[in-house]
Amino acid sequence: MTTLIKNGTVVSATGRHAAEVLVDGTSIVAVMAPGSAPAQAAESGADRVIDATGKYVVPGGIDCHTHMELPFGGTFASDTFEIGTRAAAWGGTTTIIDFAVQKTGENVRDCLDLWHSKAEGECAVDYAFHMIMGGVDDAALKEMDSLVDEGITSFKLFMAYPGVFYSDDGQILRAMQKAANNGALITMHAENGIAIDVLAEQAAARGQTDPVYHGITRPSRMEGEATNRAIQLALVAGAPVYFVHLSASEALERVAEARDAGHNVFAETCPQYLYLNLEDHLGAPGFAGAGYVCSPPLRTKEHTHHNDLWRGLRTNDLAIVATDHCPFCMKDQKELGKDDFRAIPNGIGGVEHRMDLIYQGVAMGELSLERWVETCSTTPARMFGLYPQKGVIAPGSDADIVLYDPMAKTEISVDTHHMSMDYSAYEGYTIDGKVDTVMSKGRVLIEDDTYHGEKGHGAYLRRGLSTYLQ
Ligand code: DUC
Ligand code: ZN
Ligand code: ZN
Repeated sequence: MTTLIKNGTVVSATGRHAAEVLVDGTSIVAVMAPGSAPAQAAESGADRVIDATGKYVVPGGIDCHTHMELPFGGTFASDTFEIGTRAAAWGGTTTIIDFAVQKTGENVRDCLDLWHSKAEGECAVDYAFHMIMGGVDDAALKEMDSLVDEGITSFKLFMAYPGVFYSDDGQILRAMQKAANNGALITMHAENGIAIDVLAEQAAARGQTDPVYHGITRPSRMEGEATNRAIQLALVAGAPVYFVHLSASEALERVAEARDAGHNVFAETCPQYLYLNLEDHLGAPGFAGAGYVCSPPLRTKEHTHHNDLWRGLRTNDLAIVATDHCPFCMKDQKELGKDDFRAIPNGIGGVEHRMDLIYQGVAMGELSLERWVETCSTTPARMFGLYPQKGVIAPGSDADIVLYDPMAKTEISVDTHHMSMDYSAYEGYTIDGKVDTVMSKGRVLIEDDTYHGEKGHGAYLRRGLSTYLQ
């Protein structure tokens, strides 16, 4: 089956140009000058011609930070791989990198096998895994080498959540030394969890149990401190480090300093830190703030009004936008913490709206069109060893292609989203731009506001080593 995409503007990380894209089977086979191919399917020789007049033709989005079915606080993130990857497709994301989970005391191999069994045959789009290491010991360190050989080339460590996922500085150093040796990338949740747990306990003892105290007891300084500590450990180990879900200006400053000094230090941020804040959202009346409990927490308006994170995205101190998609319903899930914010499962669902919310940055003048593609697709592919199979519209790459309509609007609401959540963190937003058509490996998944995909279309991706490091 061949498909010709005509009359669109192809956008890459380095520029935009009018071009025709020919897809054969699952791959892109040619990117041609406009007018190279006849307009009609029969004459062009293509089985199908898609008219992309007025649309941007961009590589499918790559969300390198999702948590389908994550066990957390006695419950599980509400999106299965089937539902979550379908929602991703709706939003123009054609690859996810999910986090397989080893908690403290569990066996890495068993945990990875479990994650494969959750995802296999279920996904609408391609998927890969990072491995969360919640218990860095000799066995886990040894396992890191075999996981790299199996295409799991990045590992997440936590400086937060003592007793569940937490690694101490010695464990972090040892994992980083291993990464320096085998080429893996350590991704870091940088918050000082030991201090945070003290603050949270003290707040609860004072009767401060509302959702907003989740944010108040996780000060941005504790992200800045942990970010600095992780950078120093990485420099000692001679390993690169990548900060997930960077939320605080203090953390961004530490990353920027390290990058200015030429170090392999990288970071991502997430839409929730660009658009939502502690006072209005986490501090919403009643229990509504529970829907905005995630870690790191939403930051105060003082942080968000400086637009530091948008600036970081422009300067590449923030290289990637991912979602940390970790949805929980209010009913029966967020409600677990009705009387104590510490029992609210941490996470916000967002896999469906990342491309739109960051395109809104283009519409607002915060990012260039090219930078949108780079932060949402090309750099994730390069950072995590998927390039050039993913992340670019070029001959030989997978035909993961999004036609994006800059003139249409996207309305975000619980009534229309496809995630398994009984609320939306962005309820009522109407933003510029809309995902029009989504193709994954040559197959159209979204067209005319209809889903044409199926579970099992998405396959497991063995990743290579990062090609982003200096
Ligand atoms: N942060 C969240 O909000 N949820 C899951 C794990 C994490 O680090
Ligand atoms: Zn995290
Ligand atoms: Zn996460």
